[in-house]
Formats: sequence, structure tokens, C-alpha cells
Amino acid sequence: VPAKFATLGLTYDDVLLLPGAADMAPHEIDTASHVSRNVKVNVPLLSAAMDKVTEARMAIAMARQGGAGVLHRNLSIEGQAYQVDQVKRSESGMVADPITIHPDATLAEADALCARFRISGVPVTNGDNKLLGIVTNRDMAFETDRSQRVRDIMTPMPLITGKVGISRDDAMELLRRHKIEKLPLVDDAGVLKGLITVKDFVKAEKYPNAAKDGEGRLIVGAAVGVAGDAFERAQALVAAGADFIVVDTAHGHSRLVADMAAKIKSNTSVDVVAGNVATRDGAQALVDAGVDGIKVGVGPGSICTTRVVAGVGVPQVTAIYEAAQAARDAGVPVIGDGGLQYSGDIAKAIVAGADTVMLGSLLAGCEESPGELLFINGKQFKSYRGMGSIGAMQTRGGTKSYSKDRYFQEEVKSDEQLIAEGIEGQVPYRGPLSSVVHQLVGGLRQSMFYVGGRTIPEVKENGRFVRITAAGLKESHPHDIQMTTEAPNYSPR
Ligand code: RVP
Repeated sequence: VPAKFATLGLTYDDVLLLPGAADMAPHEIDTASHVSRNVKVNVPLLSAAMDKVTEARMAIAMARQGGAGVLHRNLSIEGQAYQVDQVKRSESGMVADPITIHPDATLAEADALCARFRISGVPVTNGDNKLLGIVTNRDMAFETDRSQRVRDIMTPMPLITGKVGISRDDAMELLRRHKIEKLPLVDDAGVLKGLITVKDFVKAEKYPNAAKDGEGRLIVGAAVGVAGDAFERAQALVAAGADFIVVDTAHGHSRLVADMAAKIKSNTSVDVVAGNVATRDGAQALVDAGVDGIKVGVGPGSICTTRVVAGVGVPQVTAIYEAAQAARDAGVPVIGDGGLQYSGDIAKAIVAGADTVMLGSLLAGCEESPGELLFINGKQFKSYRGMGSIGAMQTRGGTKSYSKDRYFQEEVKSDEQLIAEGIEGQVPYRGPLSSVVHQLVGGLRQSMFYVGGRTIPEVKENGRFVRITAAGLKESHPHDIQMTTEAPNYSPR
């Protein structure tokens, strides 16, 4: 019989990292890591699959900074798949499957298409995808009659085009020489095969650390559940281009989760992450199900009440450590999900055994997170809520919530009968994600230097903890002074 009491559970505030010998210069530090077996990021940060944290805009911003977003699933399948598509199209060296328009479409339809995909021009093709011309802002701007046909105002072939596989430099040279913004790529039969835009090249230079797939598109993950049409959702997300699927539940040590992960694995070719677990056995069950990544955290989230409502959970540093014991031998990366309050917690999660961390409250205040800015007593906030809160789980405008099955409550018919495991609130506005990530990654690099690890795997392997007491924690935070100037990376609880 296993012992009735597990060992003492520790969390971020219970430990500090021991300084270790650092025989490198700070600039040699490399923060790259793995989200899952085959998905690599350049900074070990993921934005949480929550409806106040990650939609397409946040996912794009996260990938540009070198991490990745996991698109939440509290919306229709089409809505979520559309967001995957937006991220995958947002920037790349080349758009492999560009949006096109038929020559018989009206300018009004072209306007709607451009607005929907936030693009400034569209190749015109016939039913066989043969390139007939291009219609851009320049063609359309001065036309007042929006019922005109695209064929009458487009710039028709012959256009400046490139061949599939054209080098970056050659494409740039063509764009420059002909002073054009878009270069359609065609095969020998004149069939449209891709599109290169100046905008994408400029962005590629602006975000050199961006996390990209083999085709130069931004990396993105998307969450699914286990109930109802979860499998169809996964298929739609993969078809839209998701790089990894996250089977996202509050209790990953359950047969439903293992079965769903295995089913997605055997029917698609993307990486499948599953969770959340908080024990060695829980992680082992997911390893046995064949997952490519394990998400760890039961109850650490800032908006989470599972540990109070259900009395269940494991303090997060111990949870990560235990889960990593099972994951490490199987070569499965671990995501430490929830409970991080300061940049120093990232390195603590890694030393405990995580490869990446997932953030909710630290990112919910960013400009790129969904939701409006709130002004309260002259201060700026953004709303944030748990996916197990009543607000997230209740029926909205006759549409059922897709978030209920995260807490295995999809059978609950009336909202009054929901058992909440999260709360709703607001967090201070933090400005653009780029500056928040800059501080978080800057803090992590400092941690890595102090610990003496050049890479994330090295830090994970060599880092050591010291347990601290309440007096130690008090000493760690600023004390015996009244703070007069706010630091960009520190605010008291
Ligand atoms: P935090 O970063 O501490 O805000 O935690 C975010 C994490 O909390 C999410 O990634 C998710 O695992 C968890 N979560 C989301 N909703 C709830 C809830 O309602 N209990 N918990």
C-alpha cells in the first residue's frame, strides 16, 4: 500500500535557486526549449488556453517573441480553427496557400476579404487556380462604385511573378527592382502556388527570435477537450495548421484524457500535449498513452479555486518535480502550468523539471490579450477569469459554454447547478506583450547565469534548490523601505 501521506509539497515561494559556478558570458545563454517532442520554441514561455489570455492576436505576439500561444477552446470549432489560420498566415517568408478572389467577384467582396484577413491585396484566380491578375489597394482605392467586377479593375497578367522555391534574396530583389509589394509564385502552367510579400520580409527582420515552423510560419498550439465533438475540433485545428494540440482539462489523470490524446495521436501527425496532472503516476499514465508533452498543475493558478472547492492539488514545484520523474525517462517535455508570479519562478519551474511554463495572469494584462481596457479610479486594468469560473462556464446568449468539460461538467444542464472552480477579476494593464516578455526572459537569463547553466537542459539538470522559511521569503522581497518607484518587473503582492 502506498503511504497515506505524500512527502511535503513545495511551491515557488518555498524555494530559492542556489548560485552555481558560471563559466560563461551572459550573451552565451540560450533559452531555446521544447514544448513537446517535435515543437521547439526560442523562449520557454506559453500563453494559457484561456478566453481572457489567448486568441489569435496574443498567439501571434507570443510566437514573434519566440514562445507560443495555445488558443483557447471556449468558442465554436470554426471560430477556433479560423484563429489558427490567422496565426499561420500572419507572417512567413512565403504564404503557401494564399487567399485568392474570383474575377467575377465585386469590389465590395474584395473589401470584405481584405478586411477579414487583414491583407492589402489579393491574387485573382479562376476555378483551376490559374493566376489571372492581382487586385491591390492601389487598384481599388479610387473606385467609388463597389459593385464593379474585380476583372475590370485588377492589374492583369502578365505580372511580375517568381518560381516556386525562389530564394529570399532573389524575391527581395524582384520586389525592389519593380517597386511592387506582392510577388505571386507560379508553376510552369501558370498555376498560383504561393505569395511573397514585402510586409512579411520586414516582419521577419523585426522579430528575429520568432518561433517558426519548417515553412517559416509562426508556431501555434490549440486546445481541445474530451467531450462531445472534441475529436472533430482537433481535426479541424490540425487542418487549419495547428502545430500542436493540447488536450486541456483540469484532471489529466483520467481515462477520457488518455483516450482522447491517443485518438488524436493516431489520426493526425501533429504533437499532442495532455494534462493537467500533478503526480508521477498521472504523468506516467499520459506517457503510456503516447503523448508528446505533459502539462502539469492542479490548483496553482491565480484564478483557481480547485484546491479549496475540491481540496485537491499539489504545490507546483513538487508537482513539476514528480511529473518530471516519469516524463524524463520517456523523453517527454513538461509544461509547468500556472502559479507563476515573478520572472524568478520560470527558472524555479525549469530546475524542478519543466521545459517550458504556461502563463495566465502574467499575460492577461497585455495589450494583445482579448478584452477591453478598464479604467477604475484612474488606473488601467484588463479583466481575467478562470475557465472554471461561472462567467466562463455559463451559457451566453443561448450558446453553451465549451469550457464546462474542462471541469467535466458538460452534463450540467442549468447554469445554477455549475460547480465553479475559478473566479473572475481583473489584473493591472501591462502594455504590449513585447515589453512583458522582455522582462520575463531578461529575468530568466539572469537566473541562468546565477545558476550556471548555458542552456535550458543544463539548468534543468544542474540547478539545485534551497528550501526557505517564512523569514527567508520576507528577506527575499524588498523590506524595511517604502517603495517609491515601481520597477517594471516587481510589484508587491
Ligand atoms: P496563472 O498563470 O497563475 O494565472 O494560471 C493560469 C492557469 O490556470 C491556466 O493555464 C490553467 O491551467 C489554470 N486555470 C484556468 N482556469 C482555471 C480555473 O478556473 N480554475 N484554472
